[in-house]
Amino acid sequence: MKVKRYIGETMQDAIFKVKADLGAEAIILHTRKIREGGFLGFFSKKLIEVIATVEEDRDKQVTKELRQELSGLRERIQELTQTRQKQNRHFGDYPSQMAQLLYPGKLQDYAERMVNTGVMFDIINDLCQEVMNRLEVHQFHNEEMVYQALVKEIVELVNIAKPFSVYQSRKTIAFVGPTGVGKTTTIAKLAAQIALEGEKKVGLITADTYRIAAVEQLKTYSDIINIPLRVIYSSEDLEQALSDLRYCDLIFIDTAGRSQKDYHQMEQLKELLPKGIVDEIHLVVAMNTCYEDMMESVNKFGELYLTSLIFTKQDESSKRGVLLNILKKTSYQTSYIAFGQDVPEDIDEADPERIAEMILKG
Ligand SMILES: Nc1nc2c(ncn2[C@@H]2O[C@H](COP(=O)(O)OP(=O)(O)O)[C@@H](O)[C@H]2O)c(=O)[nH]1
Ligand SMILES: [Mg+2]
Repeated sequence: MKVKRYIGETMQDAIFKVKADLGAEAIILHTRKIREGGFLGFFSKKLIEVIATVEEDRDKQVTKELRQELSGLRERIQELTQTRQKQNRHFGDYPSQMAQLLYPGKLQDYAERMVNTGVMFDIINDLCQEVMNRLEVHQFHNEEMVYQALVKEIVELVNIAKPFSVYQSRKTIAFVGPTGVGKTTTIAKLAAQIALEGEKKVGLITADTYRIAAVEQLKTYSDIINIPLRVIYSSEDLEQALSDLRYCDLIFIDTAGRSQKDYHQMEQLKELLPKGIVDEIHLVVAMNTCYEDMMESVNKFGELYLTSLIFTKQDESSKRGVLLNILKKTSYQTSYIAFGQDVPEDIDEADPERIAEMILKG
């Protein structure tokens, strides 16, 4: 870079000289007033000094490259700021250290989606780490490959129970759970579907005698489906009813909604269902419940030797990741997922791929 000094009587004069010498592209680096000549500071002339330069071709090239790099950096900073703002929105509920975690490529999008679905952070992290181990770095940007890899991980993580329709031998199955989660409705849906298939004889027993309406609710369904219903009050009654219905391939036993917080209610349920009296006990939980409450139900009702979990009200849940959280943290298997009030259609056998889709697509 050439740097030169010009002196003019006025600023215009100095600039004129700069331009004449270095051309219109000249860059002014510095100007100042100076005095020249005279004696002891007297009679000296006031002048203007201009330091100017011009970019040579090589300098221009370097400047161009630097500018490009700078604008690239500016864009990157903008991108990062936006990502961070997005993360702060999504990870808002999580401790800040968790919000620091970034995943490469499309994994980041799916991690954010899982946060929105309510999947717990450590589960998201495990899933993403597994996928990062499994895929090549260049595949992280391939949406389909990342999606499929995550599906595979989620499928491996959930335990699915066999549906009742494929049971080979006679089974007696009790449904337990908190009040209003959909036990009776779920029994009606399953009984209707299986009875309508015509392969298996279905019988119903209800121990929910606390409210007349509860018995009537199941009676209405049993009349419509045209299957037998027995009403019981005790464990002895249950044995009798099971014996009466021994010609049925599947017997569903409805129980009264029990609060896991009520010790006496839980004890009554344990008395009704001593170990071994039925083949299976399925805990019904509603997906519009938060993780902590659901976990409390699972732990309390777990004292009854649960076989499997049934999730209801998927349609009313805004945080469907709760299902994955519970299955991962408890290692229980799941048998059915219900998603509406309509009997019999609003229920599906639990399917690992569909669960993965629900988790990843929201
Ligand atoms: N939205 C929705 N409502 C459901 C579902 N399952 C049951 N319900 C409703 O939840 C309410 C309580 O159901 P019920 O079977 O009586 O619950 P229970 O007390 O556990 O026997 C009823 O209004 C049902 O129609 C479901 O999957 N989705
Ligand atoms: Mg009920």
